[in-house]
Amino acid sequence: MLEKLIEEFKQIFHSSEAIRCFFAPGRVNLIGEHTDYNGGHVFPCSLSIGTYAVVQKRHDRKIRMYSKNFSEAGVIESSLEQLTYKTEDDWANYPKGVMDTFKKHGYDLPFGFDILFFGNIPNGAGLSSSASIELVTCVLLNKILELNIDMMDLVKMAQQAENEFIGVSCGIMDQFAIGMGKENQAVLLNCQTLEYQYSPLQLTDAVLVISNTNKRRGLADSKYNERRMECERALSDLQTSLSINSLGDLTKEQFEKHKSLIQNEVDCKRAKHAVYENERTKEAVAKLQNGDLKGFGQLMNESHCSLRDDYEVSGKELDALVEAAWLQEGVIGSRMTGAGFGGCTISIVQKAQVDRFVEKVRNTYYEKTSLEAEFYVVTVGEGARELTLEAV
Ligand code: NG1
Ligand code: MG
Repeated sequence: MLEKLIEEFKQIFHSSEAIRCFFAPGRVNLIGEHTDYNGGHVFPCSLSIGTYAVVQKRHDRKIRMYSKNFSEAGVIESSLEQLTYKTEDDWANYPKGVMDTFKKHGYDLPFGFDILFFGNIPNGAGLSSSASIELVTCVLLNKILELNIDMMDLVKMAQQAENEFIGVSCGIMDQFAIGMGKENQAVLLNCQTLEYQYSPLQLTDAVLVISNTNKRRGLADSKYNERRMECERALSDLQTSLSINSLGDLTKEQFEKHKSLIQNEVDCKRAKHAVYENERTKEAVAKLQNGDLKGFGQLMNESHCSLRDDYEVSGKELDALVEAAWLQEGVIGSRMTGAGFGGCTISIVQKAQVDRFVEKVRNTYYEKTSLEAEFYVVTVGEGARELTLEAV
Protein backbone atom coordinates (compact mmCIF):
# COMPACT_ATOMS: atom_id res chain seq x y z
CA MET A 1 0.00 0.00 0.00
CA LEU A 2 2.82 2.40 0.86
CA GLU A 3 4.35 1.85 -2.58
CA LYS A 4 1.09 2.84 -4.23
CA LEU A 5 0.82 5.95 -2.08
CA ILE A 6 4.35 6.98 -2.99
CA GLU A 7 3.55 6.51 -6.70
CA GLU A 8 0.50 8.72 -6.32
CA PHE A 9 2.51 11.27 -4.40
CA LYS A 10 4.98 11.49 -7.29
CA GLN A 11 2.16 11.99 -9.77
CA ILE A 12 0.62 14.83 -7.77
CA PHE A 13 3.71 16.63 -6.52
CA HIS A 14 6.83 17.15 -8.57
CA SER A 15 9.22 15.15 -6.48
CA SER A 16 12.74 16.40 -5.99
CA GLU A 17 13.48 15.71 -2.33
CA ALA A 18 13.70 12.56 -0.24
CA ILE A 19 10.25 11.14 0.41
CA ARG A 20 9.40 10.02 3.94
CA CYS A 21 6.32 8.17 5.22
CA PHE A 22 4.52 8.40 8.53
CA PHE A 23 1.54 6.73 10.13
CA ALA A 24 -0.78 7.47 13.03
CA PRO A 25 -3.46 4.98 14.07
CA GLY A 26 -7.11 5.51 14.84
CA ARG A 27 -8.20 4.61 18.33
CA VAL A 28 -11.07 2.89 20.00
CA ASN A 29 -12.04 3.26 23.63
CA LEU A 30 -12.81 -0.09 25.24
CA ILE A 31 -14.37 1.38 28.38
CA GLY A 32 -14.39 4.71 30.24
CA GLU A 33 -16.71 6.91 28.20
CA HIS A 34 -17.29 10.60 28.94
CA THR A 35 -14.88 10.30 31.83
CA ASP A 36 -11.83 12.04 30.31
CA TYR A 37 -13.09 15.59 30.81
CA ASN A 38 -14.44 14.58 34.23
CA GLY A 39 -10.97 13.78 35.55
CA GLY A 40 -11.59 10.04 35.39
CA HIS A 41 -10.04 7.02 33.69
CA VAL A 42 -10.25 5.81 30.11
CA PHE A 43 -9.05 2.54 28.58
CA PRO A 44 -8.41 3.01 24.86
CA CYS A 45 -6.14 1.22 22.40
CA SER A 46 -4.58 2.26 19.09
CA LEU A 47 -5.62 0.41 15.95
CA SER A 48 -3.65 -0.91 13.04
CA ILE A 49 -5.82 1.21 10.72
CA GLY A 50 -5.17 4.95 10.63
CA THR A 51 -3.75 7.83 8.62
CA TYR A 52 -0.73 7.65 6.32
CA ALA A 53 1.26 10.73 5.32
CA VAL A 54 3.80 10.80 2.48
CA VAL A 55 5.96 13.93 2.70
CA GLN A 56 8.79 15.89 1.13
CA LYS A 57 10.35 19.20 2.07
CA ARG A 58 9.81 22.20 -0.20
CA HIS A 59 12.28 24.93 -1.09
CA ASP A 60 9.77 27.67 -0.27
CA ARG A 61 7.32 28.32 2.57
CA LYS A 62 4.26 26.80 0.92
CA ILE A 63 2.25 23.96 2.42
CA ARG A 64 0.62 21.86 -0.30
CA MET A 65 -1.63 19.06 0.92
CA TYR A 66 -3.73 16.45 -0.82
CA SER A 67 -6.00 13.86 0.76
CA LYS A 68 -6.82 10.72 -1.18
CA ASN A 69 -10.03 10.52 0.88
CA PHE A 70 -11.19 13.95 -0.32
CA SER A 71 -9.67 13.89 -3.79
CA GLU A 72 -12.44 16.13 -5.20
CA ALA A 73 -10.97 19.00 -3.15
CA GLY A 74 -7.66 18.67 -5.04
CA VAL A 75 -4.45 20.11 -3.62
CA ILE A 76 -5.04 22.57 -0.79
CA GLU A 77 -2.42 25.25 -0.59
CA SER A 78 -1.47 27.56 2.23
CA SER A 79 1.71 29.15 3.48
CA LEU A 80 3.57 29.01 6.76
CA GLU A 81 2.80 32.72 7.20
CA GLN A 82 -0.93 32.23 6.89
CA LEU A 83 -1.97 29.28 8.95
CA THR A 84 -5.55 30.37 9.54
CA TYR A 85 -8.66 28.27 10.01
CA LYS A 86 -10.77 28.20 6.84
CA THR A 87 -14.07 26.34 6.73
CA GLU A 88 -13.56 25.46 3.07
CA ASP A 89 -10.20 23.83 3.87
CA ASP A 90 -12.11 21.19 5.82
CA TRP A 91 -9.76 18.30 6.76
CA ALA A 92 -6.67 20.39 5.95
CA ASN A 93 -7.35 22.53 9.02
CA TYR A 94 -6.03 19.70 11.23
CA PRO A 95 -2.47 19.66 9.87
CA LYS A 96 -2.52 23.45 9.63
CA GLY A 97 -3.61 23.64 13.27
CA VAL A 98 -0.71 21.43 14.30
CA MET A 99 1.80 23.55 12.35
CA ASP A 100 0.37 26.67 13.95
CA THR A 101 0.68 25.10 17.40
CA PHE A 102 4.34 24.22 16.74
CA LYS A 103 4.95 27.87 15.87
CA LYS A 104 3.17 29.00 19.06
CA HIS A 105 5.56 26.78 21.02
CA GLY A 106 8.47 28.60 19.42
CA TYR A 107 9.50 25.90 16.95
CA ASP A 108 10.69 27.47 13.77
CA LEU A 109 9.32 25.89 10.60
CA PRO A 110 12.05 26.88 8.11
CA PHE A 111 10.47 25.44 4.95
CA GLY A 112 7.17 24.16 3.63
CA PHE A 113 6.03 20.65 2.75
CA ASP A 114 4.17 18.64 0.14
CA ILE A 115 2.02 16.08 1.91
CA LEU A 116 -0.27 13.34 0.68
CA PHE A 117 -2.66 11.93 3.30
CA PHE A 118 -4.58 8.72 3.15
CA GLY A 119 -6.79 7.38 5.91
CA ASN A 120 -8.32 3.92 6.12
CA ILE A 121 -10.46 4.68 9.16
CA PRO A 122 -14.06 5.77 8.62
CA ASN A 123 -14.44 9.55 9.08
CA GLY A 124 -16.69 11.02 11.70
CA ALA A 125 -17.50 7.64 13.19
CA GLY A 126 -15.83 7.95 16.57
CA LEU A 127 -12.49 6.31 15.77
CA SER A 128 -10.74 9.65 15.93
CA SER A 129 -9.74 10.25 12.37
CA SER A 130 -9.12 13.88 13.33
CA ALA A 131 -6.66 13.15 16.15
CA SER A 132 -5.02 10.65 13.82
CA ILE A 133 -4.30 13.40 11.24
CA GLU A 134 -3.09 15.66 14.04
CA LEU A 135 -0.64 13.11 15.41
CA VAL A 136 0.70 12.04 12.01
CA THR A 137 1.46 15.72 11.38
CA CYS A 138 3.11 16.10 14.81
CA VAL A 139 5.37 13.13 14.21
CA LEU A 140 6.36 14.19 10.70
CA LEU A 141 7.29 17.70 11.84
CA ASN A 142 9.16 16.33 14.84
CA LYS A 143 11.19 13.91 12.71
CA ILE A 144 11.85 16.03 9.62
CA LEU A 145 12.80 19.09 11.67
CA GLU A 146 14.78 16.89 14.12
CA LEU A 147 13.12 18.52 17.12
CA ASN A 148 13.25 15.51 19.48
CA ILE A 149 10.04 16.47 21.25
CA ASP A 150 8.73 13.81 23.67
CA MET A 151 5.66 11.90 22.47
CA MET A 152 3.75 13.05 25.55
CA ASP A 153 4.42 16.69 24.60
CA LEU A 154 3.36 16.00 21.00
CA VAL A 155 0.13 14.54 22.40
CA LYS A 156 -0.52 17.75 24.35
CA MET A 157 0.29 19.91 21.33
CA ALA A 158 -2.13 17.92 19.18
CA GLN A 159 -4.84 18.40 21.80
CA GLN A 160 -4.05 22.12 21.91
CA ALA A 161 -4.42 22.29 18.11
CA GLU A 162 -7.85 20.64 18.37
CA ASN A 163 -8.91 22.93 21.26
CA GLU A 164 -7.62 26.24 19.95
CA PHE A 165 -7.34 26.00 16.16
CA ILE A 166 -10.27 23.68 15.43
CA GLY A 167 -12.30 24.91 18.43
CA VAL A 168 -13.32 21.50 19.81
CA SER A 169 -12.83 21.35 23.56
CA CYS A 170 -12.00 17.64 23.68
CA GLY A 171 -10.28 15.80 26.51
CA ILE A 172 -6.84 14.22 26.10
CA MET A 173 -7.95 10.64 25.44
CA ASP A 174 -7.81 10.57 21.63
CA GLN A 175 -4.44 12.18 21.12
CA PHE A 176 -2.96 10.19 23.99
CA ALA A 177 -4.16 6.81 22.72
CA ILE A 178 -2.90 7.56 19.21
CA GLY A 179 0.47 8.92 20.26
CA MET A 180 1.24 6.50 23.08
CA GLY A 181 -0.46 3.33 21.81
CA LYS A 182 1.35 -0.01 21.80
CA GLU A 183 0.77 -3.15 19.79
CA ASN A 184 -1.59 -5.62 21.50
CA GLN A 185 -1.96 -3.41 24.57
CA ALA A 186 -4.64 -1.08 25.80
CA VAL A 187 -3.75 1.74 28.16
CA LEU A 188 -5.44 2.82 31.36
CA LEU A 189 -5.06 6.57 31.57
CA ASN A 190 -5.90 8.76 34.54
CA CYS A 191 -7.00 11.87 32.67
CA GLN A 192 -6.43 14.09 35.70
CA THR A 193 -2.85 13.16 36.57
CA LEU A 194 -1.92 11.72 33.15
CA GLU A 195 -0.52 8.64 34.91
CA TYR A 196 -0.91 5.62 32.70
CA GLN A 197 -0.46 1.89 32.71
CA TYR A 198 -0.35 -0.47 29.73
CA SER A 199 -2.34 -3.64 29.92
CA PRO A 200 -1.94 -6.56 27.49
CA LEU A 201 -5.08 -7.46 25.59
CA GLN A 202 -5.09 -11.22 25.97
CA LEU A 203 -7.69 -12.00 23.35
CA THR A 204 -6.44 -15.44 22.33
CA ASP A 205 -9.79 -16.76 21.12
CA ALA A 206 -11.56 -13.44 20.71
CA VAL A 207 -11.43 -10.41 18.42
CA LEU A 208 -12.41 -6.76 18.57
CA VAL A 209 -15.23 -5.83 16.21
CA ILE A 210 -16.09 -2.22 15.51
CA SER A 211 -19.52 -1.67 13.99
CA ASN A 212 -20.42 1.63 12.40
CA THR A 213 -24.09 2.63 12.70
CA ASN A 214 -23.65 4.85 9.64
CA LYS A 215 -25.75 7.36 11.48
CA ARG A 216 -23.96 10.70 11.37
CA ARG A 217 -23.41 12.18 14.80
CA GLY A 218 -25.50 15.25 14.13
CA LEU A 219 -26.16 16.20 17.73
CA ALA A 220 -22.82 15.13 19.07
CA ASP A 221 -21.15 18.54 19.31
CA SER A 222 -23.93 20.50 20.96
CA LYS A 223 -24.91 17.67 23.30
CA TYR A 224 -21.25 17.04 24.12
CA ASN A 225 -20.87 20.59 25.39
CA GLU A 226 -24.20 20.35 27.22
CA ARG A 227 -23.01 17.19 29.06
CA ARG A 228 -19.78 18.89 30.02
CA MET A 229 -21.76 21.79 31.51
CA GLU A 230 -24.14 19.49 33.38
CA CYS A 231 -21.17 17.70 34.95
CA GLU A 232 -19.47 20.98 35.84
CA ARG A 233 -22.63 22.18 37.57
CA ALA A 234 -22.93 18.91 39.50
CA LEU A 235 -19.27 19.21 40.51
CA SER A 236 -19.64 22.76 41.79
CA ASP A 237 -22.72 21.74 43.83
CA LEU A 238 -20.69 18.92 45.39
CA GLN A 239 -17.76 21.25 46.02
CA THR A 240 -19.91 23.36 48.35
CA SER A 241 -19.27 20.62 50.95
CA LEU A 242 -16.53 18.38 49.54
CA SER A 243 -12.98 19.27 48.63
CA ILE A 244 -12.66 17.48 45.28
CA ASN A 245 -11.14 18.57 41.96
CA SER A 246 -13.32 16.54 39.68
CA LEU A 247 -16.05 13.89 39.61
CA GLY A 248 -13.27 11.37 39.04
CA ASP A 249 -12.18 11.90 42.67
CA LEU A 250 -15.35 10.32 44.07
CA THR A 251 -16.06 6.68 44.82
CA LYS A 252 -19.56 5.33 44.22
CA GLU A 253 -20.16 5.24 47.98
CA GLN A 254 -19.11 8.88 48.44
CA PHE A 255 -21.30 9.87 45.52
CA GLU A 256 -24.37 8.11 46.97
CA LYS A 257 -23.74 9.74 50.34
CA HIS A 258 -23.43 13.27 48.99
CA LYS A 259 -25.51 13.28 45.82
CA SER A 260 -28.34 15.23 47.48
CA LEU A 261 -26.06 18.28 47.27
CA ILE A 262 -26.68 18.31 43.51
CA GLN A 263 -29.55 20.70 42.91
CA ASN A 264 -30.72 19.52 39.54
CA GLU A 265 -31.98 15.98 38.95
CA VAL A 266 -30.61 15.74 35.43
CA ASP A 267 -27.15 16.98 36.50
CA CYS A 268 -27.23 14.31 39.20
CA LYS A 269 -27.81 11.53 36.64
CA ARG A 270 -24.92 12.78 34.51
CA ALA A 271 -22.60 12.92 37.51
CA LYS A 272 -23.68 9.43 38.51
CA HIS A 273 -22.58 8.11 35.15
CA ALA A 274 -19.22 9.88 35.39
CA VAL A 275 -18.51 8.47 38.87
CA TYR A 276 -19.78 4.94 38.20
CA GLU A 277 -18.12 4.72 34.79
CA ASN A 278 -14.79 5.76 36.26
CA GLU A 279 -15.02 3.04 38.94
CA ARG A 280 -16.24 0.54 36.36
CA THR A 281 -13.24 1.26 34.16
CA LYS A 282 -10.72 0.54 36.93
CA GLU A 283 -12.66 -2.58 37.89
CA ALA A 284 -12.80 -3.78 34.29
CA VAL A 285 -9.05 -3.40 33.82
CA ALA A 286 -8.41 -5.35 37.03
CA LYS A 287 -10.62 -8.14 35.70
CA LEU A 288 -8.82 -8.19 32.38
CA GLN A 289 -5.47 -8.38 34.15
CA ASN A 290 -6.77 -11.37 36.11
CA GLY A 291 -7.69 -13.12 32.89
CA ASP A 292 -11.43 -12.56 33.42
CA LEU A 293 -12.42 -11.46 29.91
CA LYS A 294 -16.03 -12.40 30.57
CA GLY A 295 -16.16 -10.08 33.59
CA PHE A 296 -14.60 -7.33 31.46
CA GLY A 297 -17.32 -7.85 28.84
CA GLN A 298 -20.10 -7.63 31.40
CA LEU A 299 -18.78 -4.27 32.53
CA MET A 300 -18.70 -3.11 28.88
CA ASN A 301 -22.41 -3.97 28.73
CA GLU A 302 -23.08 -2.07 31.96
CA SER A 303 -21.18 0.89 30.55
CA HIS A 304 -23.56 0.97 27.60
CA CYS A 305 -26.63 0.92 29.88
CA SER A 306 -25.25 3.79 31.92
CA LEU A 307 -24.52 5.85 28.77
CA ARG A 308 -28.02 5.09 27.53
CA ASP A 309 -29.99 5.66 30.74
CA ASP A 310 -28.02 8.11 32.89
CA TYR A 311 -25.83 10.01 30.46
CA GLU A 312 -28.37 9.80 27.60
CA VAL A 313 -25.86 9.92 24.75
CA SER A 314 -26.88 6.73 22.96
CA GLY A 315 -29.70 6.70 20.42
CA LYS A 316 -31.95 4.39 18.46
CA GLU A 317 -29.19 3.26 16.09
CA LEU A 318 -26.46 2.64 18.68
CA ASP A 319 -28.96 0.82 20.91
CA ALA A 320 -30.14 -1.33 18.00
CA LEU A 321 -26.58 -2.39 17.15
CA VAL A 322 -25.63 -3.11 20.75
CA GLU A 323 -28.87 -4.96 21.54
CA ALA A 324 -28.46 -7.09 18.42
CA ALA A 325 -24.88 -7.86 19.47
CA TRP A 326 -25.90 -8.85 23.01
CA LEU A 327 -28.24 -11.52 21.58
CA GLN A 328 -25.54 -13.31 19.58
CA GLU A 329 -23.65 -16.40 20.60
CA GLY A 330 -20.00 -15.79 21.34
CA VAL A 331 -20.40 -12.14 22.33
CA ILE A 332 -18.30 -11.27 25.36
CA GLY A 333 -19.33 -7.61 25.57
CA SER A 334 -20.67 -4.78 23.43
CA ARG A 335 -21.17 -1.05 23.91
CA MET A 336 -21.26 2.28 22.14
CA THR A 337 -17.87 3.98 21.91
CA GLY A 338 -16.97 7.66 21.55
CA ALA A 339 -19.20 10.67 22.15
CA GLY A 340 -22.39 8.92 21.04
CA PHE A 341 -25.58 9.87 19.11
CA GLY A 342 -24.27 7.80 16.21
CA GLY A 343 -20.85 6.55 15.22
CA CYS A 344 -19.56 3.17 16.32
CA THR A 345 -19.95 0.35 18.78
CA ILE A 346 -17.17 -1.90 20.05
CA SER A 347 -17.73 -5.59 20.71
CA ILE A 348 -15.52 -8.42 21.87
CA VAL A 349 -16.53 -11.57 20.03
CA GLN A 350 -15.27 -15.14 20.06
CA LYS A 351 -13.13 -15.68 16.97
CA ALA A 352 -15.03 -18.76 15.84
CA GLN A 353 -18.35 -16.87 15.87
CA VAL A 354 -17.32 -13.68 14.11
CA ASP A 355 -18.73 -14.37 10.66
CA ARG A 356 -22.08 -15.36 12.05
CA PHE A 357 -22.03 -12.39 14.40
CA VAL A 358 -21.49 -9.95 11.55
CA GLU A 359 -24.20 -11.46 9.38
CA LYS A 360 -26.81 -11.64 12.11
CA VAL A 361 -26.15 -8.21 13.57
CA ARG A 362 -26.14 -6.67 10.09
CA ASN A 363 -29.56 -8.18 9.33
CA THR A 364 -31.18 -7.36 12.65
CA TYR A 365 -29.85 -3.80 12.50
CA TYR A 366 -31.17 -3.31 8.98
CA GLU A 367 -34.61 -4.63 9.95
CA LYS A 368 -34.79 -2.17 12.83
CA THR A 369 -33.33 0.95 11.25
CA SER A 370 -33.22 0.50 7.44
CA LEU A 371 -29.53 1.40 7.69
CA GLU A 372 -26.57 -0.66 6.53
CA ALA A 373 -24.01 -1.15 9.29
CA GLU A 374 -20.32 -1.60 8.50
CA PHE A 375 -18.06 -3.97 10.40
CA TYR A 376 -14.32 -3.86 11.04
CA VAL A 377 -12.47 -6.66 12.75
CA VAL A 378 -9.56 -4.65 14.11
CA THR A 379 -6.18 -5.40 15.57
CA VAL A 380 -4.31 -3.28 18.08
CA GLY A 381 -1.24 -1.67 16.54
CA GLU A 382 1.58 0.70 17.53
CA GLY A 383 1.12 4.41 18.11
CA ALA A 384 2.15 7.23 15.72
CA ARG A 385 5.51 6.68 14.02
CA GLU A 386 7.69 6.97 10.94
CA LEU A 387 7.47 4.05 8.52
CA THR A 388 10.78 2.91 7.14
CA LEU A 389 10.73 2.50 3.39
CA GLU A 390 12.67 -0.77 3.59
CA ALA A 391 9.57 -2.19 5.23
CA VAL A 392 7.50 -1.48 2.09
P1 NG1 B 1 -15.11 10.78 19.90
O1 NG1 B 1 -16.57 10.83 19.77
O2 NG1 B 1 -14.58 9.40 19.75
O3 NG1 B 1 -14.41 11.78 19.03
C1 NG1 B 1 -15.28 12.26 22.11
C2 NG1 B 1 -14.15 13.14 22.66
C3 NG1 B 1 -13.30 12.36 23.68
C4 NG1 B 1 -14.19 11.77 24.77
C5 NG1 B 1 -15.34 10.97 24.11
C6 NG1 B 1 -16.34 10.44 25.10
C7 NG1 B 1 -13.57 14.68 20.86
C8 NG1 B 1 -12.64 14.98 19.75
N1 NG1 B 1 -13.31 13.57 21.56
O4 NG1 B 1 -14.72 11.18 21.42
O5 NG1 B 1 -12.33 13.23 24.25
O6 NG1 B 1 -14.70 12.76 25.63
O7 NG1 B 1 -16.07 11.76 23.18
O8 NG1 B 1 -15.75 9.51 25.96
O9 NG1 B 1 -14.49 15.42 21.12
MG1 MG C 1 -12.74 14.05 16.11
